[in-house]
Amino acid sequence: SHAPTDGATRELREQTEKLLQRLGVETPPPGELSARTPITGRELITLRASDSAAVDAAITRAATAFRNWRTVPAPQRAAVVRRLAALLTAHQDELGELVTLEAGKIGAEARGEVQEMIDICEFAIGLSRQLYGRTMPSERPGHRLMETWHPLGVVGVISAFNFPVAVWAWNTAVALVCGDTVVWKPSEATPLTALACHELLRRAAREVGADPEVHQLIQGPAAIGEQLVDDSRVALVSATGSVRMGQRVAPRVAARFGRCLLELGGNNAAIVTPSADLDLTTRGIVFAAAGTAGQRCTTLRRLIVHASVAGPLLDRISAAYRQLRVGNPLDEGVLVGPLINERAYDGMRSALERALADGGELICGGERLEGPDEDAFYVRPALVRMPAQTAVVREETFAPILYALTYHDLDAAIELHNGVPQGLSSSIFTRDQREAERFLAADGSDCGIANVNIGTSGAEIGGAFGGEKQTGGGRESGSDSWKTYMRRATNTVNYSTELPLAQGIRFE
Ligand code: UN1
Repeated sequence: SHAPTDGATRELREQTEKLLQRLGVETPPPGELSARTPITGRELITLRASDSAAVDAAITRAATAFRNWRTVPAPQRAAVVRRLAALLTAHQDELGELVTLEAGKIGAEARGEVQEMIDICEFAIGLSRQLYGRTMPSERPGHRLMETWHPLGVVGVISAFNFPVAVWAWNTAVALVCGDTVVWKPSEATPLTALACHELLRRAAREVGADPEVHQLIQGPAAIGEQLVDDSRVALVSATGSVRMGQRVAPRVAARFGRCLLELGGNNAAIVTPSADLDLTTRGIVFAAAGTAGQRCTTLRRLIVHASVAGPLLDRISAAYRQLRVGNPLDEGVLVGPLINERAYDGMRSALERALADGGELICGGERLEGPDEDAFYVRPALVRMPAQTAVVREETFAPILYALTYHDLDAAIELHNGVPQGLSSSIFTRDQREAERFLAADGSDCGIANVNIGTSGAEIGGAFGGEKQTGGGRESGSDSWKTYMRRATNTVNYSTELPLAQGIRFE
C-alpha cells in the first residue's frame, strides 16, 4: 500500500503550493508536464509544456525586447539585477526550500545555491560599470584605435536539474547587464523553481520600470530546447548538461554560425600526495564526493592517492562515509539527499557492477536505502578501490561513486588524472609547494578549475567556471566570462585632416 507516501506527498504538495504562493507564482494550469519531488518520487503538480508556437513567440518577444534593452545604459540595466538580488535575499529560504523539494538538495546546500545567485547578481551589478574595451596605439598619426563591447542579442539558457537556479542566475544576471535578453529552458525535472525565478525576475523588472519581456521562460522536453538551438535569432546558446546533450547542441549552433557556451560533464579527480594533511583532505574529499548525492558536475569522482597514504586515507574516508546521514533532505542533520530519479539509480548500479567486474573492490556504500517509497532513490555513497583506470572510471556517472586509484610517481599520477575525456575540475592535496605548483603548471592538470588543498566542488562565483575537452570549453560566472555575452567591435577613428593608409600603402 502507498498510504504513508501518499500522506507524505500530500504534505509536500501543500508545502509546494504555499511556497509558490509566497514566491508570487500563481498555480499554473494543469498539463502534460509533471513536477515531481525526489523526496518521495511522486508528482507534486502538473503544468503545461510550451508548444512550438509558444517557443517561437517567446523568442520573438525576447528579440523585440532586445531592440530597446541594448540601448539602455548598462548601469541602468543593472537596476533590474539589483532588485532581483533584493528579492532573492528576501525569499532565500522559500526558494531554497523549493530547490530542496524539486532537486532533493539538503537545506544548507539549497540556501547556498540561492546565495550563489545573490553573489552573481552583486558581481553583475559591479560589472555593469566595467564592460571595458581597450584602446590601442594606432600606427597612424591623428588616429584612435579602440574596441567597444556591444550587447549580443537573445541568449538561450538551457540548464540542468542539479543546479536548477544558480546556473540560470550566472547566465541571466550577466546577460542582462550585458544588454542581452534571455529565453530560458530549464530542466524538465525542475519546472517549479524555474517558474519562481521567472516570476521574481519579471517582478524585479516591473518594480524598477524595466521591460519584463527581457526574460522568457519555456518549459518542456528536449525538443523545446532544440528549437532554441536551431533558431538563428538566438545569438548565444548557453547549455549546461551531459556531454551527449552538448554533442547535439554544438554542431547545430555551429551550422548557423551561432555562438555556444557549453558546460558539460566532469570527471573530477583529486591527487593526494604523501605530505597531505589527511584530516583536511578527508573533509575536502567527503564534501566533494558525497555532497549533493554526487550530483554536481564538479563532484569528486576519482581519487589518485599515493600508495604510502592510501591505507590510512581510505580508512578515514570510509569511517566518515559510515557516519553520513542519508535521508529526507528536509530533516535536520541529513547530509545526503535522494538521487533525482530511478534512471540515476540504475546508472549508479550498473556503474558499480562494471567497476566490480573490472576487479574493483567495494570498500563501503553503494546500497539503496529503505526510502519512504519505491519511487524514491536513496543510496549510500560508494567508495571503490580500482586496480586501474578502466572504461567505467573514465565515464561520468551522475551518482555518488568515488573510485580510488593508487600511484607511486607524481608524473604518472598526473597522466592518470588527465587520462579521461572530461576536463572540468581538479584538486591536489599536498603540503609540498613543488607538487602544488607542478599540478597548476602547463604540464599539470588539464582542467578549467585546478585547486590546491580544497575539493573539486563548491567554486566561488568570482572565477570563471567551466572546463576543457568534453566539458565543452565554455566559461560562465565571474572573471571575464561576460565577453561571451557581448560582441566586440574594433573602431578606428581618424581625427586628423590627412588620410594615411595602414601598412604605409600609398594609393594615389
Ligand atoms: C554544476 O554542478 O553544474 O562549483 C555547477 C560548484 C557549484 C556549481 C556547480 N558552485 O560545485
